[in-house]
Amino acid sequence: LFEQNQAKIKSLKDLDQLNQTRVELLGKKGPITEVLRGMKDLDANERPKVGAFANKIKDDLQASIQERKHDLEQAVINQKLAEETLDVTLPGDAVVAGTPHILAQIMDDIEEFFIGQGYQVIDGPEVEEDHYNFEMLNIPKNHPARDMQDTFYIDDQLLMRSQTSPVQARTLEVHDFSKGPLKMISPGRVYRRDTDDATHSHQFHQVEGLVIDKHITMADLKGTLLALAQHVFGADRKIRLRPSFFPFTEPSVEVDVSCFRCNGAGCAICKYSGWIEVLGAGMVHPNVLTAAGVDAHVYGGFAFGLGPDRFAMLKYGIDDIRSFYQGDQRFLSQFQQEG
Ligand code: FA5
Repeated sequence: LFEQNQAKIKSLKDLDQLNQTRVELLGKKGPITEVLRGMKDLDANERPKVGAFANKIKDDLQASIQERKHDLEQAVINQKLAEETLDVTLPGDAVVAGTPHILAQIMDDIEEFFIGQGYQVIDGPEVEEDHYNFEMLNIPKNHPARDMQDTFYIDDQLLMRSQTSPVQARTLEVHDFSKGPLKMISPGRVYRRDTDDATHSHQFHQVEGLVIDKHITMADLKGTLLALAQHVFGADRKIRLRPSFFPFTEPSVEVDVSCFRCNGAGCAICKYSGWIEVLGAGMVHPNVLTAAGVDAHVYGGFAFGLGPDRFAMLKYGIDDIRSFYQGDQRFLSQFQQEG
């Protein structure tokens, strides 16, 4: 029985068949159990011999089933390992790393410049009160200067801010001058009912700046803006101040940066003049200080509002502002952040 079945056990090819054979040979209805059960009919002196013999066969069969089981399990594991072999020398799939939006990069750069000069960064709401967007900035109701910025109104009190200048008014109201001068910037989104074209978007960005102390002059403003332009665009950039008008500054200027992407006067971004306008600025109007409860006889300073969209266009030679807002990966992925 043993020899006959040992060959069979060795030839079995899978664990199910092996289990079935185990039940057939060693189970309740198997030949060994039958022999052991029949022992009660044997002579008392025969019983130990037959019992020992039957048990030996049982043990041997069990051992060879166990051995086969081990071999079959090992074969399953070996097959799995062979199928799952990993070739570590194959080239990997490149992981495409994301990068901050080009406008976020330029705004970070501008923020870093001002933080390095001791400015604090202050946030303001995008849904703003008419009171802060206009009234506190020396633009009363029905003032013609309201037309300078065509505004999205939510109701007669609330609007989508058309400039970052309301953050000036909010900050002036709460700043404690007994603790020191005020130097702040406020970056963020602004909204205007402008018709979109290559250099105008109905939603764009501004970075507001405000410095108030006892002896601030126009020369401080010019020096600050020149240092900024050279930080962002390179040491050989020039700036040009043109007289302008804003109700909240007096005198007011518009500031142009010299073009460098297009041989002086030769390109559309620079309106064929060799200069591009990037910001508005001026010395803070005494009415703005007074409205915020600051003594305009003692304190004064400068403010500016710059357009990072225009900064990015100039820096990277982008000829259409709408590219920033269309989410086209082919455009955006050109601006991988360094480092
Ligand atoms: C203002 O918004 C003033 N609040 C700036 C200011 C602040 C003046 C503090 C004085 C003191 P202006 O409307 O010119 O000014 O806009 C400022 C800058 O925002 C512009 O120089 C330009 O760079 C950018 N800008 C204006 N309109 C758009 C637009 N539709 N799309 C993209 N950029 C724009």
